[in-house]
Amino acid sequence: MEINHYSRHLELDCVRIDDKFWSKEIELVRKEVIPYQYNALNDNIPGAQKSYSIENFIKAAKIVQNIKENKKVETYPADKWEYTDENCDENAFHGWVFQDSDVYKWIEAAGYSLMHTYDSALKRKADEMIDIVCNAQMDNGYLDTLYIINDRDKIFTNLRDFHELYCFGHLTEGAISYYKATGDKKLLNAAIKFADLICSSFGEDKRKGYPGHEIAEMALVKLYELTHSRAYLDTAKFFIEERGKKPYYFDIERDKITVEDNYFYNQAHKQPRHQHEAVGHAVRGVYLYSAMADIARFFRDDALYKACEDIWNNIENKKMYITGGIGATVDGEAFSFDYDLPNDLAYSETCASIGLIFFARRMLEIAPKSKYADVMERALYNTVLAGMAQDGKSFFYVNPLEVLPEASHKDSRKRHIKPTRQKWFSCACCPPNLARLISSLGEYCYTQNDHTLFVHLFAGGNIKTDKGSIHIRSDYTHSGEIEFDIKPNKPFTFAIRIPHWCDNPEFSSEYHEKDGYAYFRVHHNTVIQCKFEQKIKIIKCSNNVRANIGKAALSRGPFIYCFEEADNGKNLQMLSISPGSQMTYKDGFIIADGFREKPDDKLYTEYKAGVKKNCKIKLIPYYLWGNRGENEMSVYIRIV
Ligand code: FUB
Ligand code: ZN
Repeated sequence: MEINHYSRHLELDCVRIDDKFWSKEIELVRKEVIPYQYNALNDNIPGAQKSYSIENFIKAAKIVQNIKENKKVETYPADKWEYTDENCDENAFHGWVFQDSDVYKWIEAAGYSLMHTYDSALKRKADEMIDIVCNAQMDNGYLDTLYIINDRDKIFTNLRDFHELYCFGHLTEGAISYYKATGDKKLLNAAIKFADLICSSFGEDKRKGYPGHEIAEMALVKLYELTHSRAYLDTAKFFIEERGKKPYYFDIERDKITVEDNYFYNQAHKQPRHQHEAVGHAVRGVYLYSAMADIARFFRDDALYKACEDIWNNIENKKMYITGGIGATVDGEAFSFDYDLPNDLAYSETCASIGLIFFARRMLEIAPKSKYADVMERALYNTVLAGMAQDGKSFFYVNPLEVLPEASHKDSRKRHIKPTRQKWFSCACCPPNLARLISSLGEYCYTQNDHTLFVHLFAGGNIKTDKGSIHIRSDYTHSGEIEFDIKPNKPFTFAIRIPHWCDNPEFSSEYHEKDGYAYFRVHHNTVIQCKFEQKIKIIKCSNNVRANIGKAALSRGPFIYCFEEADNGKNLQMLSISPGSQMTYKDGFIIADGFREKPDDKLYTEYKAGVKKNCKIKLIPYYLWGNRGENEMSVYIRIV
């Protein structure tokens, strides 16, 4: 497969979002989510699960200091995933093995947010946080509080489970964001020092390991792009090439050979270039696939790209919820088998959809095909946004498509399905991931190569590139009308994605269409108007998905809708619509003419059609569900 037309995303300093829909979300992250998460990391939210993150860095800094002063330093076991007051010494590391990453993600989000809106109080807090982190770094560059606090001798001895390389990845992404936002190199230098230690520890003729939870690969590529230091790109490539080779490194490090078909969970069952299906832990998966796409682009590696394409198609066509959720099963937080997409048992972790967006953008950078951006939009406007409450103070980790609160409380198989958002989590990967994605949204809207600038997502605002400047007025989520006011520095090609859900796109200028994009040639100051008609659509799911037979979902524009008990009463399973149901849209809601069945008195009776009454059914965008207390919710509705 030929890879051509490489493009790169626009950096945040070229994009200013000023949009009716998105500015509200970005401001919510800046004003509520980031300060709230700062308190959570510092264990200052009454009634919320403890984080211990900052506490761990402070403990680690003391140890680093004691080592410098040749003072006696205790060791504690580094042998579990989660360290609690009950199972470890009070001076030992606390929380999950990857607890440090929450701090790094917070710093990353703070950096993006500062790029958008300068805020001296936020900068002060971030600087303090960075001092706390940097004080914990060992002289050789190592920085992971679990091992620094508990047992320095065990560093890099359990790559499969213990997340040092994962924390390094988040440290690096946080440091790059903060450096770009402020020019301050303190955290970046710490990340570089750790990166140098990693590059000198891993590789041919060195330790032949690779991360159990991927992300270091993506981060090393970013660090290479910033510093042009080749060792970072080569180590990222090494991690990708080495993964899945036999004998498995994960066996070597624990000195035992496991059964042949193991390591699907870590996507380490075979070398990435020979992988063609999305398997295992979903977040790990999409982080790996993103890095594979990075390496395929840098090294013009057709075989690796083919693997990315196959994996992409497998996700898009067989393993993705209509909401852009992925990783259907709680068992290993993982991709399930093809077409296994249960609504009421869905896992669909917020982080997994965020990772799918990372993967999508990297695939767009290789080949501008609208299918990638369509999925990016689906995940973003539905699952990702659903991850955060309207007040920015509570979050979903799991994103089900059907909820019955009684089942969540009484059925242990559904314990992961929370009917309301949580204030915080002991495993709090999703909220700060959400904050960093929303505050860096500008990096996902556009890509460009030498001759073409592509628009993938439609947020209003301004962009400036070497090609010229563009002012974008967007009413995308409401009327579907967008206007691009283009002032070119030189003639260039401008390409606008045609959303998959729009049957008759309208553009004010001549264009030609390719791979789902409308292409325009821009020579001089030009205004291009477009309209993507927002029809309410009844969406059928493939009958390969057993859960959705006889049901349909409603969408309008980029939003998937759902219906809740708060608007429609209990027993949502008794509601239905027909293919010809009258539907109206008003103020963000859909009102559908539907039916309500009368509850049956007996458990079993000879079949006859149920007695039903006409009724109005109110639907809201999925991302808004669960903002009015515990209640039933469903995306799919019976269609009769
Ligand atoms: O392992 C680190 C993070 O915790 C993963 O990305 C999430 O799925 C959660 O397991
Ligand atoms: Zn998560």
